[in-house]
Amino acid sequence: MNCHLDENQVEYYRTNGFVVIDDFLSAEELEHWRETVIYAVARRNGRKMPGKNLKTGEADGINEDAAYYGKVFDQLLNLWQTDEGVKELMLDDRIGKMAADLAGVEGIRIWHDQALFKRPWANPTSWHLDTPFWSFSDRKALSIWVALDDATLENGCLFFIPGSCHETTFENKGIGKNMDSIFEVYPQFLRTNAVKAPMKAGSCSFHNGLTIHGANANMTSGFRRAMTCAYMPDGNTFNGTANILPEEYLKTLSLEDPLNNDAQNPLIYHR
Ligand SMILES: O=C(O)CCC(=O)C(=O)O
Ligand SMILES: [Fe+2]
Repeated sequence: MNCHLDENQVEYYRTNGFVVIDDFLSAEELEHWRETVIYAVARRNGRKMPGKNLKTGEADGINEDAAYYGKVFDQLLNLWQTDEGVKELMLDDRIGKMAADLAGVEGIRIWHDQALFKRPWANPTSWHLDTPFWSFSDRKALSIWVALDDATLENGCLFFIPGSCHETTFENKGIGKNMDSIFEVYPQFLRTNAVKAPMKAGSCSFHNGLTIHGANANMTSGFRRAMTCAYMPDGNTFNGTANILPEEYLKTLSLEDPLNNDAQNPLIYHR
């Protein structure tokens, strides 16, 4: 695993709110990630996340049009909680250190992992922010996105609005049918050139959860599969948003309680 970050990469991330790391996984590691994730996804039988009876493509109360959203990607969350192989991949402290170094924080917890598989002919992923969906509010929260297939302009690679994380707030738009809704909230970026992030399988990107980002439709007959993980800097507190927290745990939480439950949000790295 190419887990070394040089100063230029950290600087690039801090300036632009994302960074692409080529050849993150070796060929053998990629094969292992692919097999592990595909197996874990298959075992879910479409069930989106542990603790909720929701299937991919069903309304989740966040994205308005379930039928449309279900064709953006198959989204399976917290595979680390239901599959030992994925758990081993996701709890890797080398990745935790990369996330902590980029964010410039002391410790990193998993918020949630998610497999995001664009099927052949999938809808685009409209421009959006991530962090406003989550149950804590931290301008440094971020995600890794690992390409399990080559992600190309044709099959739905990611795009970023560079530097947007420095100006966005926690106002968001869902991943809906209109690509451009987020620009109603942040019109200052209407004329910004997006940066494309095609990646070879095994490469990855990190992006700040407040960087405006999206992805193309899949214009091909093949899959565009990615494994991702969202990270919460250690020390965050509950902001009242349920997001993916299980009912049982939510019942125990009051506003501003620390989110430090290792069974839900494991600390994968601390300095
Ligand atoms: O894979 C995609 O199409 C979108 C990914 C994304 O929005 C994310 O990882 O935050
Ligand atoms: Fe996102």
